[in-house]
Amino acid sequence: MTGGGSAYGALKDALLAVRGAHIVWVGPAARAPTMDCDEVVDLAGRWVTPGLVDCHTHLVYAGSRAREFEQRLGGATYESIARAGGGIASTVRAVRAASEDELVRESTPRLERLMAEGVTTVEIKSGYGLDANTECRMLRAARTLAATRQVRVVTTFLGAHALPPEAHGDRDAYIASVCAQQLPAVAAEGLADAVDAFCEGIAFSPEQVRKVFEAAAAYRLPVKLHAEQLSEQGGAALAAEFSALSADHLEHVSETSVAAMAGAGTVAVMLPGAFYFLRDTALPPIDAFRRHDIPMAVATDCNPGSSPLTSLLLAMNMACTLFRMTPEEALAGTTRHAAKALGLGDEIGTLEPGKRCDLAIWDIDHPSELAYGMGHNPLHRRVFGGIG
Ligand code: DI6
Ligand code: FE
Repeated sequence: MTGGGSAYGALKDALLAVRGAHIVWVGPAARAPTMDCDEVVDLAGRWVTPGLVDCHTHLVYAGSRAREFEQRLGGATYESIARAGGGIASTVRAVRAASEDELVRESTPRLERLMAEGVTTVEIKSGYGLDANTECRMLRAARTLAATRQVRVVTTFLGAHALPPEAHGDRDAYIASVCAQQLPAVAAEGLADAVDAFCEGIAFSPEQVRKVFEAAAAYRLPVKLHAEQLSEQGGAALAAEFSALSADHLEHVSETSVAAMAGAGTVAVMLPGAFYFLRDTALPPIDAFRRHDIPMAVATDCNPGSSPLTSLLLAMNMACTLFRMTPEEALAGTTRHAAKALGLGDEIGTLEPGKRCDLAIWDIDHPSELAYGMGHNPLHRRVFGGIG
């Protein structure tokens, strides 16, 4: 998946050498230098890709929103449910009532389902606490999930996700508390690797998000943004102004904002699971991303309201069937470009000397099969930091 060369950057009859947690050599076996190896593993012609990276999830939460799904099928919309005090706010009630242990217990099967498909790095956001204590508890639960498993969890503080009931409609005052109370508490415990916000008519305006981004900058935390998911707000341009790691969703992004993202090196994160589940019809401008040479990532957006999806392979399939991305773009979207969306492009996402030895080993004849299958898991074996 190094890009620029052959399709998928594929190597045939290859050899990959590992020392400790890192790749030290990779290339055609016939050209390998003489190496003194403790162990040699013959993968019998299987394909090896970088371990998959799910760069946008909200997988730590409590409860279910299946009843809301029923309401939507009866005619309610995602936005009308949110405005009536359901939606994100109902998950906030469930998360505030859950202990850290309960959050870990409820979230574990979701993480394990991702891992079972070769995922070795997962981003997890807070955003269902909306007060300092509960936001910290969610992020601690996310870190705890990784502590006992062969997976890396990257955490994101999303205090500016929705307005909690106790804010009584005062969005500016709530944003002030995100910046002056929640973020300092999160940063004091070192619980977040980045800061995100939801820029939307039912959430926060670009001016309010700007305050959050300025506070993040004061803590030297990188930013990313839920931008132009349901309507055009100018969030992607704001993200670019702050050199955001990524702008995510982007169904309604304008060409001018796409150009701004290109200049800033901001990754476009495609979330076809939410598009599918909300039966959205506005397609993200894939051709504009291609023309502007913007790296496109693909993620599950795993969350109880808009994308109860725990299959990154199915997200890849949807990126192809719904958004018309190619299978190769979809795989780059869950490896090299997803790594870049997390600011980890130097550590993971390709198979190159110096990178971590996070691998997914597949029972497939060609990598296009990874995006092709639906409900089919061809993973043979998973390696995390050289172990597995
Ligand atoms: N956009 C989304 O798709 C999720 N959050 C966001 O800002 C939805 C979260 C939810 O409905 O629980
Ligand atoms: Fe999301």
